[in-house]
Amino acid sequence: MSEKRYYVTTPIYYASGDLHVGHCFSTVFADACARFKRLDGYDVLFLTGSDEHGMKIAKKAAEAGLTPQAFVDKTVAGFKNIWKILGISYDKFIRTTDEEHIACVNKIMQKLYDNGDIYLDKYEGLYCVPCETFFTEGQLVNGNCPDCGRSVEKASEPCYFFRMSKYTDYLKQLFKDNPNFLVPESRKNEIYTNFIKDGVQDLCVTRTSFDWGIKAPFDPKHVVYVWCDALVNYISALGYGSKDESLFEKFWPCDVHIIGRDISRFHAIIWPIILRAAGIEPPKQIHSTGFITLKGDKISKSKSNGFDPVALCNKYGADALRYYMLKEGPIYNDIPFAFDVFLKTINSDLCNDLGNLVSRTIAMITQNFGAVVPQPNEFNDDDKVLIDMINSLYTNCVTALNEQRVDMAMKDIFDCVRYANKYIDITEPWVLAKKEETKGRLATVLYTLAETIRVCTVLLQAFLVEIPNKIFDKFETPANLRTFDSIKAFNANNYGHSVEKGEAIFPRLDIEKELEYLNLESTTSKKVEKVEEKVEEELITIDEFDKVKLAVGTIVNSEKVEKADKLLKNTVLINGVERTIVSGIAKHYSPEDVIGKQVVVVTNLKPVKLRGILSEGMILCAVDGEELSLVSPIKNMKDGSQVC
Ligand code: ME8
Repeated sequence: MSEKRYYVTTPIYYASGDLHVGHCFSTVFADACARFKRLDGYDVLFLTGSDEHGMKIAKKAAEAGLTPQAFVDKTVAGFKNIWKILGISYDKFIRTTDEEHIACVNKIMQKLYDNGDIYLDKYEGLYCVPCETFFTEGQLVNGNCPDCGRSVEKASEPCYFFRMSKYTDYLKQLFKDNPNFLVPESRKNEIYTNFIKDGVQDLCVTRTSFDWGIKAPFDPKHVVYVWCDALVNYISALGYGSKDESLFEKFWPCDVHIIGRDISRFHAIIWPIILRAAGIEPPKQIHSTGFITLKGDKISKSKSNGFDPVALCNKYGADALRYYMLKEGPIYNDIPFAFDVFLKTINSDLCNDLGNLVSRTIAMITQNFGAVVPQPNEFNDDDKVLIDMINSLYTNCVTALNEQRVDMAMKDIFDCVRYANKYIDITEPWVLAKKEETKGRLATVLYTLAETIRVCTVLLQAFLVEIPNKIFDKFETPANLRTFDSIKAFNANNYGHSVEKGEAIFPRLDIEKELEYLNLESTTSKKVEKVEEKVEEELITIDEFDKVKLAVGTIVNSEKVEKADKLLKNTVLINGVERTIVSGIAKHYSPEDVIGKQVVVVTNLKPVKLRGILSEGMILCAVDGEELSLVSPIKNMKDGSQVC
């Protein structure tokens, strides 16, 4: 077995709908780890995929008027498109509907059954007859079915159980012998205390109430529980149990499963026990990240607050999103996706720190040395501070990535970038350029800067997918100087190559304008998604609904907002008081269309500034894909009439 091999996985995402920014986190994070190890000479296998079975998906397919297979094919094409846009360098994409996967699940389930680890019993729970679904007490909403709101009844169905309890001691020992089996520590303690310490429970591993899944090999009336199906992807993708197990032999045990915190229990308990029962080694590590939240809530499909990652990448480029996520690293606690922080981070780190360093260095080399990187002279103490940082940068990044600390590696790289900017202030190359006798010193300073940029850029290839190539192109960096082997120490001999000014590597963003765009896009995508996700929608109580104050108002004036082709600034009369409301409806209505119209307004929304205009409320619209209509009462009502 080759020493330098690395196997990293993401979760396989439910093929029940689109992915949102929260989902992208684990995948971008795993991608950075994979890219880094590849550049560092490892033989890497980076796996991602799709989880395609289960009742939820069957239901969604039926609603869309498609067969489950046609439905998941469509969703998976969407996943692959997002990963392409984000530059995800996966080596293999596994689908749980792949034949190789199904065969592997059958093999494992049969093995467990043959070992006597699976027994027939019955599953007892609360059953919703119309939905044909069992729920636990905690899943009910006001004591009723969370899907259709109807009453549930106690029921039972025959099902097979996996004797997980038998493996409690094994699991305890695994946790004891491998303190880093599940990280972070806080998550490990939580899982250990709540689910392992007092004994692991047996698990119901088959269902008979739906059939969109893998049939249990020992009893085909039963379908294998989605988690037993899904977890096996990590070895089915390696050909475990097939004619060719070479990938399995080479890459198992997995170096790290990167997952979100909500699925830690499945990975840290069910997965190692399945493997043990099948006679397979456990993975080396499970890395459980926190959630990305938006406005205080976990970004999720069911909460309809997902922001479309494709829209973000199309607008700002994949590197903007990748940088923002990776800078946070393996988030252990939840972190907010705050639009203003996102925009400010991009401006300050990519545009100012890195972008300015590159453009200033190139401009000075162009002005003073005919656009050719000059040969350095003797390095002095000022240079040595920066050179020392560069000399330890590669090793620091390797150490950080051994623990998946992409955040620490990014910090080290950007510390060098920031120090290089400071170094320009210290060495004052513009003063050196004035006299012929200091030109030699100027050459050393500019060379040191060019070499610093090169080393940082080589490392950045692990994290960003567009910017490094732009920088290499500007410096005409040959392929052999883009490798990790070329950056293990500061090199004083990379002079003589041309530089080219060209465009800025990252354009400066107008924060106010972009914030307005992001706020508007997120509310629009929220509305669109609400229609698509109505099955999963969370129910709210009447008290929660009462918090939203809705009233009828008349639009008495409306005008286009300058340089914002989506926005109308409306004056709306409610209870004799005029208020200004900016709406993103200009593509559907002209000011003349809306003046005099009665509309429904959310009156107690916190005012926000859009394009410098204070907007006090929201005019409700019906949205259907590209179509949009103002919502109006069907007969004329008194202004201020309550909508309830
Ligand atoms: O759980 N922030 O699939 P999934 C960060 N099919 N991570 C988030 C997130 C957010 N806002 N929302 C979701 C499944 N995630 C299973 C996995 S693996 C054998 C089977 C993460 O599509 C979530 O924590 O519901 C999970 O790790 C991943 O996205 C997939 O979620």
